[in-house]
Amino acid sequence: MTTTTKNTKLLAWVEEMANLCNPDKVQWCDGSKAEYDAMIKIMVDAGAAIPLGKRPNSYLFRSDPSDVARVEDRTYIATRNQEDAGPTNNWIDPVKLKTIMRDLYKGCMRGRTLYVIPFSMGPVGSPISKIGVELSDSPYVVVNMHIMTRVGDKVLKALGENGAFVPCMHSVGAPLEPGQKDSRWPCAPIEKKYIAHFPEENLIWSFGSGYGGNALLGKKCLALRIASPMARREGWMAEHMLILRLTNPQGKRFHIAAAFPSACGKTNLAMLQPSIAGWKCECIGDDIAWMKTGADGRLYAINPEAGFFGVCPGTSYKSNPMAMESIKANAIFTNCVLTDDGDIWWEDMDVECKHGIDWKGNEWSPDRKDAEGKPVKGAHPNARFTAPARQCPVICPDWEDPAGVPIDIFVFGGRRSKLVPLVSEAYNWDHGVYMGATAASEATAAALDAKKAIRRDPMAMLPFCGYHIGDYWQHWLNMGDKLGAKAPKIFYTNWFRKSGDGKWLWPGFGENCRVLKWMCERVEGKVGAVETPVGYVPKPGDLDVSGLKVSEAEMAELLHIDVEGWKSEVPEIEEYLSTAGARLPLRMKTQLAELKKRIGL
Ligand code: OXD
Ligand code: MN
Repeated sequence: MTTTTKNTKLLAWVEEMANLCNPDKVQWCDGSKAEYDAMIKIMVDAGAAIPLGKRPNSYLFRSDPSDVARVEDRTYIATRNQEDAGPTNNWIDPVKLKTIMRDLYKGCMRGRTLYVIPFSMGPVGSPISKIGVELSDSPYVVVNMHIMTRVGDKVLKALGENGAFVPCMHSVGAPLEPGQKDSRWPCAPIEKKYIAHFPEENLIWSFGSGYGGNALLGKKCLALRIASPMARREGWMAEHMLILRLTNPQGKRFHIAAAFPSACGKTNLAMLQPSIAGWKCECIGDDIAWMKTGADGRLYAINPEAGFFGVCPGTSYKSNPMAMESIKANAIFTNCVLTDDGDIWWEDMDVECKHGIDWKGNEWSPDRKDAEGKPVKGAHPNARFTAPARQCPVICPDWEDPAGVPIDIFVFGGRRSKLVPLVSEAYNWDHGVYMGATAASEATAAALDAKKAIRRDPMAMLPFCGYHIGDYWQHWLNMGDKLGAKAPKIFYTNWFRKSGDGKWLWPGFGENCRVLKWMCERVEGKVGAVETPVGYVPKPGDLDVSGLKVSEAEMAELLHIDVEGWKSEVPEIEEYLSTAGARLPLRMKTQLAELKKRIGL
């Protein structure tokens, strides 16, 4: 299919990349259902997609065992000055990186089709949205982009003849020789994978991987790594945050944006079902928030995505019924178990699977052990579902409002079995920025850092901030100055505190709305708080625990401030903040000094 676009920059770029990559043909994607179906058919015929008898219009894919997750070690921020990428990013000189990658791209699409995927991050035409165009040789990418973004002719129309777009170049890096049979999941070996960002040119080049954030370039690459420096330049915010609307029994609405590192229940919170009477929760987004100040001086957020790309293992009717409802049809599954009756299954799905085919394509049953006698997982721990956001039963009716929703509350958090209280409220904006910057989580399988038990993950942006982290913190401080009294209130939560005998103190899941309720009532000035060295915590009785089996003593433990524990944390926080070097904002140093004073150091 050819195109009607007259955007000369786009036409020239497609021609340049096609000449370099040498595909058999170029196909412009129109975003239609017919196109989606045709792509799926190509993959079913090739044996790459398995139709699921139990879920209408849904398919299972199995990736290459070497290509199962984002590759942070192979992800680069290529700025002219290394210093501008900062201490949290891998860096290569952009000229050198382009030379390396141009060599890799040379002829890399032989035997394949180059798909041109025009997409919009955010509702087409919203003043907060951005247009990208992904060139990819992967039909799996095309169908996932159809779900995760808005694709096609409507985007080209919005782009017009002279509109700006973010060029997103992608190849799986596996050219086909004449007559060569394609593999089920083509990709390149790890040492040839590059997920490269050129923030000074708003440009993305990805090579060698077909999986998730490495290949669906609208998500982590554009919406966070390219958008974050763009947002700083333009005075807005691109954050790794879910967005939800909470409505109280009086009908008053509160909009909450929350950032958590992986394995902290972000998607579950985004689709929360409140356990308390009269409160309603609706999902606007589960991963990314783009926020701009509106004419009234408040901060307005949109979800730039159109779908969910969620982790399967652990998702169940108990942990996240709304996600389970969202994936009943029209969904893509990657690296799950295929059950004997034509459905998918994963660990902690809360249903039984006695036998199936595992994510590697082998016969599987729950008692299977490897050569060392260890149980073999049926689904990969990073197995994913891709599903349209509109299929979520609690999607907010305004989730595609081009104006966005006004944010009242920011929440940061992490997984800590000790020390950090269930909830605390920042004294002020700067203190909240400090809370976000020092957010930390215990290492889990999803974010394994063998050297450290605690991984600092500033605003959950550690792998996603596309510029110097010290400048990023300064940008947060600047946004606070701009928003003034209209700035959202900032809170910090820890759903994962344990008692001395190792039991979870807080029930979590739907009960987390009780904590959100307290935040809303703080915004309204309806409830009080106790001032502690680490922020305001709820006054006994102000956090609604009616009907919950949490004793007063447990509540006290959940909110207890362990001053000695905080003292012992300070040297590590100091060392961590010092990695920002000369770009550590003075106001962050002040926050640390004030914390030290409050805990008597
Ligand atoms: C994600 C992540 O996939 O944060 O959303 O890793
Ligand atoms: Mn994420």
